[in-house]
Amino acid sequence: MTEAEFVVVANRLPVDRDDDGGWRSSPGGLVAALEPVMRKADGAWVGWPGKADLEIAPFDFDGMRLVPIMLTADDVELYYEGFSNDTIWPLYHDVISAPRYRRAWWDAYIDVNSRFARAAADVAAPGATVWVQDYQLQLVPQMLRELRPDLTIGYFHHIPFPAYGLYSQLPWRKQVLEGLLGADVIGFQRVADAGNFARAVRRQLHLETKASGIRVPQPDGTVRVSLAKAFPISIDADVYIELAQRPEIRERARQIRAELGHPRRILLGVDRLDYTKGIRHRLKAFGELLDDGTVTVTDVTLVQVASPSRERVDAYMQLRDEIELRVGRINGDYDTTGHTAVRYLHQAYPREEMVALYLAADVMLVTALRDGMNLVAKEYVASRVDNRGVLVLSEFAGAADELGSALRINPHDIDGLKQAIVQAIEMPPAEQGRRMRSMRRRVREHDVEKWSREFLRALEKTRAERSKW
Ligand code: GDG
Repeated sequence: MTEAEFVVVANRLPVDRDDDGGWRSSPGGLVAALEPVMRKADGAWVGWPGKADLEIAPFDFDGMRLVPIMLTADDVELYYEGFSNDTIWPLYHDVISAPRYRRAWWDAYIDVNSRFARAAADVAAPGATVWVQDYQLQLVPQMLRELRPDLTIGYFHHIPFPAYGLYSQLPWRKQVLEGLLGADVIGFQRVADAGNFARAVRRQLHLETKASGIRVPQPDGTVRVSLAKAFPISIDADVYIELAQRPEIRERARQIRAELGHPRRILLGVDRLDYTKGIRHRLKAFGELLDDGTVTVTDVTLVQVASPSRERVDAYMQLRDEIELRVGRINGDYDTTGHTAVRYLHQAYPREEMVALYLAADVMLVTALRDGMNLVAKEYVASRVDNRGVLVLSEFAGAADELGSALRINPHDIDGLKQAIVQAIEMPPAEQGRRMRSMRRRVREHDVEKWSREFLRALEKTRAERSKW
């Protein structure tokens, strides 16, 4: 096998398996951002194909070399659903749901991380750059450094990094920090996440930090400096702008309004069905606005797309029951034969339909209790080529650091959320335009391509400095 100058290591490969055994690309911002680098550098992508027990040899797809990692059904249960999604995910999202600490899950996490690291070590050319993605693979940077000290290693953390008081619950808190510190650059969504990480490193490992640098002693007595810094991720804004200008998608947006019975205002939520997204808080606020007569069902409809997610994890099954109970109650109380209060869609849609929904929505509700970034907020903004619409945005989503002209809310403050929804519904077009234009400028100028460029530039800089030591 030829070796790659640039390697991405992520839990998932950027492709999905067809029912007939073929592959189709799973479009995402990350793939779009990395595609040019992958092509130029003869890149490889190491990841899991998404189904248990699939043993597949490396293959080329769309100009990329894909290196599949086989996970058994046990690996999926212990490493993925267990440690990744039932320990790290809830702990790093401020224990909104109680994290479960199971030693067998941790053992599987080490085992699977070491297989990813080995596969990356096998495919990387001498002196190559490797970019590890996200919380499922926090041990890979250090494992990879031990196998291949010649590599330049980056890591990007897509979810929040919690405050020290919470992080210190993790029984394996030292090992996880040591795993991450194997990277030359450790990227976070927000400045606050990078700060939380640096604090954990100082308190747990007693290492010295200065500005964004962390001094990491090496076995040979030298010191390596790892950089822990914010690189806020973004979207491929041009794709959303182009879709939002297509006549058939604009027509579809009008059709959606008609299908909903032409309400005066449409509110929209789009989330994976996840307890971090604050869907219950959103429904509570909307339900109360109907209860107290501030809005009526003929006037305002809430469309909630809740795409299916992690359906075998207990906390997600419970959440689905709670949300569906609440939607059923609101609709039972307020629907008429011609109008619905909440149009709840537990389905996944093509991107074209998402953009039509964004265009149809007067108000976008992003009420996350904790969220690394929240790309939906940026997609809504990019899609509003007409400079209309209002974004209601939780201060607990990373996007709040950049989208200062959104209506900022604390989703725990239900009265405050209700007021913001009313303000959004009544906002005059001129004010919508002013706010939307400034947010659109930010999203267009800081797209996902810029994000990857800045991260890789920082990584290159550490390589240059390393050669000076
Ligand atoms: C993690 C972090 C961080 C959703 N339903 C459908 C659909 N989606 C798309 C959205 C958006 C993406 O999924 C969700 O991205 P988010 O950023 O909102 O949230 P997470 O999935 O939790 O992502 C997050 C992100 O990583 C990137 O670093 O921002 O904080 O939690 O693109 O549009 N897309 C389609 N149909 C659906 O039904 N096509």
